[in-house]
Amino acid sequence: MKFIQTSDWHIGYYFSSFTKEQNIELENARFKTIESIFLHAKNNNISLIISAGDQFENGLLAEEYQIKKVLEIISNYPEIKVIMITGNHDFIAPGCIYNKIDKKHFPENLIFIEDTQRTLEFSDLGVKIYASSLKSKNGSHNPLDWIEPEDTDLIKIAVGHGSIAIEGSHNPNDFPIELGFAKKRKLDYLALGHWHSFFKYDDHSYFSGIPEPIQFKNQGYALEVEIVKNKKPIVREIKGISQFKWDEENFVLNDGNYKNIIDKIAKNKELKSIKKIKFDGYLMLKNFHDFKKILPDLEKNYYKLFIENKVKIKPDPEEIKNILDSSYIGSVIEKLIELKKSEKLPVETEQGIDKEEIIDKALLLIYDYYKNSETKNDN
Ligand SMILES: [Mn+2]
Repeated sequence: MKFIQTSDWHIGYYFSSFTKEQNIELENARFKTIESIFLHAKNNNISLIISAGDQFENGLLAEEYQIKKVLEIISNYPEIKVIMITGNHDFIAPGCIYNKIDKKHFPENLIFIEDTQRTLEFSDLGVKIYASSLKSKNGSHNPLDWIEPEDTDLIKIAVGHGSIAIEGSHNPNDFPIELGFAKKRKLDYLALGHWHSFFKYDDHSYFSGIPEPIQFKNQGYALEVEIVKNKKPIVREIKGISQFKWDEENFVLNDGNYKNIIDKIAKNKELKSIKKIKFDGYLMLKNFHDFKKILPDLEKNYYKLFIENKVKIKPDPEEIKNILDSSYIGSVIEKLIELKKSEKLPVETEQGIDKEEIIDKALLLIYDYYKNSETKNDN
């Protein structure tokens, strides 16, 4: 049998570094991704989707139109059964989003789990499903601990929201699931939600991750899972459903490579990318100046560009003095460069202030000022 595993849609997530309009677009993208998961199921004759919690970013603050959209998508695919549990972001509570709509308006093909322990059998699919919804934000217990290691001819699938208790990479308050759990409870498959990137713990235990990222480093997918009893499940990432790409790149610039690198970036047009570029390295004052001037131009190539610029001016008194030869300010610059090289500053500064950054800024200001007055004189 085949099913799709998904989780962590985080509908309602607010992107504080983006505009209001972009937030609307990003939310619409999220719904489009969810719809694409259903479309993939339909096109591939997959009749079961399991959603492992955190469908909403905040179950207490989510809005009615948001759950209505989810229910509408589900009802558009009546031939697909949907099993949905809640996570720690949208846990079951009196005022939570799932209780704002009368359950009789939930589509018939949605099996929404309200309990912490629920067992379902589908003889047509040959599966037995053990599902557990969360009822709180935090917990130090394993939400699936109630599952018995029973023997059955049915394919045993557990659905939960929590962390696998891997030493050093889980929070003990995040519903830890003991190591080797699937094997101990004779599960054919353990479908987990909570971690935002795809993670395979063993042949039978997977996190699908978030299908539409909310952060850099989210590398999630919806998963197509194929299981034959007593065999290793075959798990495939479903490609091409996420709407926006979140992508990070790092460059170390020097006077020889910076032009090529910038040209290449300037030619990139990725309007559905949210990009973070980190620049590091050293440039001569003149090149640093050119480089800084181009940076704002790059923004239009992306849906949103975050630049982390750690490039510093290479102290080269000769170059600077050539530009500013005629001026007494040349000696000021020499002094600044000396300061940059020295360990100590002649004045007290507050902690956390980057000395080099301040000196670079001062050098650039002086350079800009003289560059401008030079052009004025030329005219
Ligand atoms: Mn979670």
